[in-house]
Amino acid sequence: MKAEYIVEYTKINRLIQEKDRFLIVSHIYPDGDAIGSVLGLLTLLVKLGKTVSAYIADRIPKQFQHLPNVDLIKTTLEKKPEVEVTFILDSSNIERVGLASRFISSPMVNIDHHPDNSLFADINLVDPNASSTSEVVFNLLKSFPLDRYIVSSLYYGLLSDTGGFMYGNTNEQTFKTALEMIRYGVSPGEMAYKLFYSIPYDTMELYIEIAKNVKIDRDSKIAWCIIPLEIMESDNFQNNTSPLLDLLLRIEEADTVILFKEHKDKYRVSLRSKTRDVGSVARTLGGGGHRGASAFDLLDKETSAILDTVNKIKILLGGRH
Ligand SMILES: [Mn+2]
Repeated sequence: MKAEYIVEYTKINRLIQEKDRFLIVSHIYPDGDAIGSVLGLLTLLVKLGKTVSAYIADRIPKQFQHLPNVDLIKTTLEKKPEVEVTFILDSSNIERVGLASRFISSPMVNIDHHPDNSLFADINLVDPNASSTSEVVFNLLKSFPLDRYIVSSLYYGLLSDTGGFMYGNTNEQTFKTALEMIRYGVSPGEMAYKLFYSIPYDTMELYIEIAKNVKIDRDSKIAWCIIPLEIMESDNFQNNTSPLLDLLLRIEEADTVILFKEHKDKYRVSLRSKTRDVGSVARTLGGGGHRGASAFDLLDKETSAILDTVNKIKILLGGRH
């Protein structure tokens, strides 16, 4: 329980107790925190006997298939479900949820940890000091009968968003929360193995293919690489690219890494940095995110656009050492 959010906790917990039909949505390009926080909340609501729909308007990467109840998350929805409350998780704004925004209605509950969250909902529980939305959800739900399955998903989300307690958003509170989570019977070794070390062979082959083309600018300590459209669209490619970003970050000479993910009409550009503020870089370029992890869209698909963008980022990072 965090005292500063007691008003939000009380309002949200009352909605959970008093209402019966819920919709939970999260952002496109779902990551471990989006999936983990949705599953934690979803599994608790199911346990409480509520009617719950969960909807993410994108492919769910294969690597999340082992999480309990992941098959309950729908990726297409014909019509708007009849609900009394809509939860929007891990999303700075409504646009982030893509097509799911069509099915959102008041009262809306916004639970997040992004510092640039636009506080768009009727109730906003946004804690920028939390490592992950999963951590915020865990603190919110502590008064309910949580169990190992619910908390495993939340632990997975926390582990994912902190890069295994490595990113700059890892602090004392993160470890305290992790300790509380483990007391529910979560297996930290098993979760870490599944999250960081388990890659299907077919996916590994594609990672090697992509990693062949890594470039580095030693002066600015920026490394980058491109995932071409044919790989992005391949069935063997898991559209969660965190393992690739983690691999790039292992380059000793690189402080900041950029991954250009090619889509039909744009590049989705992901940034990670060991010491520099890539959140403000992404915001300048029309995107968003955290200090150490962020993303934006590059709509220019000319071949020169990649190098131009690397140079732009180099200039934006200048003076921020
Ligand atoms: Mn998150």
